[in-house]
Amino acid sequence: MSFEDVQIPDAMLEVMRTARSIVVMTGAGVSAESGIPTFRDALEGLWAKYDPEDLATPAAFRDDPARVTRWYDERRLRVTSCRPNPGHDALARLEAIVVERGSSFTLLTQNVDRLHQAAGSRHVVELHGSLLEWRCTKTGEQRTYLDPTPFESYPPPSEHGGLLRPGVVWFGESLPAEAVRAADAAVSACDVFMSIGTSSVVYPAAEYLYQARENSAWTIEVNLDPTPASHFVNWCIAGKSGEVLPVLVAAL
Ligand code: BJW
Repeated sequence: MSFEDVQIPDAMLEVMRTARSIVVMTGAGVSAESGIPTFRDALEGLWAKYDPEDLATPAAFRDDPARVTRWYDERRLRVTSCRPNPGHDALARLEAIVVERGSSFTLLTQNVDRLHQAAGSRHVVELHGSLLEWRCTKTGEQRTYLDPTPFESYPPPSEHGGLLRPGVVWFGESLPAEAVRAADAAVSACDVFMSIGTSSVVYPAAEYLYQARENSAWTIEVNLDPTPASHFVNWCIAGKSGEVLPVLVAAL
């Protein structure tokens, strides 16, 4: 698909032009065009070689902290060298347009790469934390690591006698309370909910689209492939977010 092939329904544009509150939920697909692998791509995905249970759980960290922290540090280093793509840029422009006209905009992201913020998005809620934040297992003290050099050893020791772990949310862990509060408030008040580049299989993030629909919001999906949410939304646009979103935002 190319830019010329992207078709945005007029009725959908009209709904977006008049919305008083827009919530966008993003997933790994939005960063794929920046060179960051998604999770569930069978061949190239982040979990292609491993079972997620071996990497993205507190038990995995407990059992093999060296393997888990090395994997996360490799991903952190990759992220520090990646740039936002046209999909991230379009979402930052969408926020500016919506806010300029006096409506509200919230970007809920499951991504841990901070590329939305790098593109200029302002009202971003990180549901699954960030790869760039690491915290001490003993004190909970958290620090940002933007330096593109690897930790000296794995697992990295903290200054306080504990270990450093990535500030992401693993399976079985609760999402950050403040992020959940912000997401609940935004979803309950929105009249348009867009789900972009997520497989919509990880909860509670996947639940927000259904909640929005229950509250009579219009729902939109942008994804390369069908998801469990595709048949449920009002409009489903198949394609890469880096190609669809610039066309969509330009048409508003
Ligand atoms: C493109 C594209 C392009 C490609 N353009 N599109 C209810 C029911 C069942 C289970 C549960 C439930 N509630 C809770 C659970 C358990 C669990 C869960 O959801 N399990 C399911 C897998 C079944 N959830 C949790 O444990 C959550 N915690 C929780 O609920 O706490 C309360 C609790 C505690 C204890 C017991 C019970 C409840 C925490 C979930 C944390 C998820 N963490 C991860 C890892 C983060 C760290 C890391 O980065 O390693 O977050 S998992 C992983 O999946 C990551 C992602 O944020 C998340 C979502 O993935 P995403 O972003 O959708 O990526 P993909 O790869 O799946 O999809 C990419 C999509 O993009 C695809 O659709 C492509 O087609 C598309 N695409 N290129 C557009 N260019």
